[in-house]
Amino acid sequence: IKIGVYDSGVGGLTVLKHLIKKIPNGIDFFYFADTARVPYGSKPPFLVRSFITEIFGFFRFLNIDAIVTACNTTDSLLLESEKRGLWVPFFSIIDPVIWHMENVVSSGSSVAIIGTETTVRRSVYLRKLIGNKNISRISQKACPLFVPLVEEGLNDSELARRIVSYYLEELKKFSPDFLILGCTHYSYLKTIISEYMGDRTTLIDPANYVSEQVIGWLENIEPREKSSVQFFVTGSAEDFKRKASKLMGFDIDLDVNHVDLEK
Ligand code: DGN
Repeated sequence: IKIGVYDSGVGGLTVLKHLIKKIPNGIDFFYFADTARVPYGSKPPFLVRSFITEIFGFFRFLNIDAIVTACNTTDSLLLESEKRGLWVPFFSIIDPVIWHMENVVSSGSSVAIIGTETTVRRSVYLRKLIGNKNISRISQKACPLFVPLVEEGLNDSELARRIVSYYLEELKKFSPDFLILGCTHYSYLKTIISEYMGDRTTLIDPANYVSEQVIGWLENIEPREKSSVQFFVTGSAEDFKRKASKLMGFDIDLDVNHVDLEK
């Protein structure tokens, strides 16, 4: 079984890490990172849509059996009909969070969502959560500098602390019970965000929930040999190898290949 996981950069590695941990056998994972064109969140939707088409075309060429999106921005842009119309199952990163929230919110709960500009503008989280009667207050905020910060490896820096407080000042006053990290890059800022927001706010990391959906789909498949991972990037393979090894805490030599989608 071949599973394609994609993001604009290193953010989706948080999703991949969960997948590998929970499904250690029988899967060939293909992680695609569009590192030459990251960030996606502040680019015009028509352009990002053309990137998605190219990524899916590449996955088709690789003959994969399912697509897991590790990118909230593209998940927000794609219509339900487009996801259903693909040649293989598509796993959304947003939907499992909505289902999880149904189990954790109680009457009068407040929820905030942070994400890229596109994710916040599309408001998919917001629109889906608003139907939940238990949620009495809801807010969202775009944090466009978080992605470049993480791509630069500045996850645990004084600069990151300052940028977190710059973007989250209003949300801290809002003091939500739950804060959804609606961009996979933000997982790497979890400690800083949590310190800033305080104990009252529980952080929700979408990377935790999408893997359960994939496991459900795989239920009938017999585990074989150990799962494998191959990486494909549009930017520098060396650069990605260095960043990914550090972020994933892996000591092994990662199989990273450069690919030129525009050709
Ligand atoms: N990590 C992606 C997301 O979850 O939205 C997008 C990051 C970006 O390219 N802006």
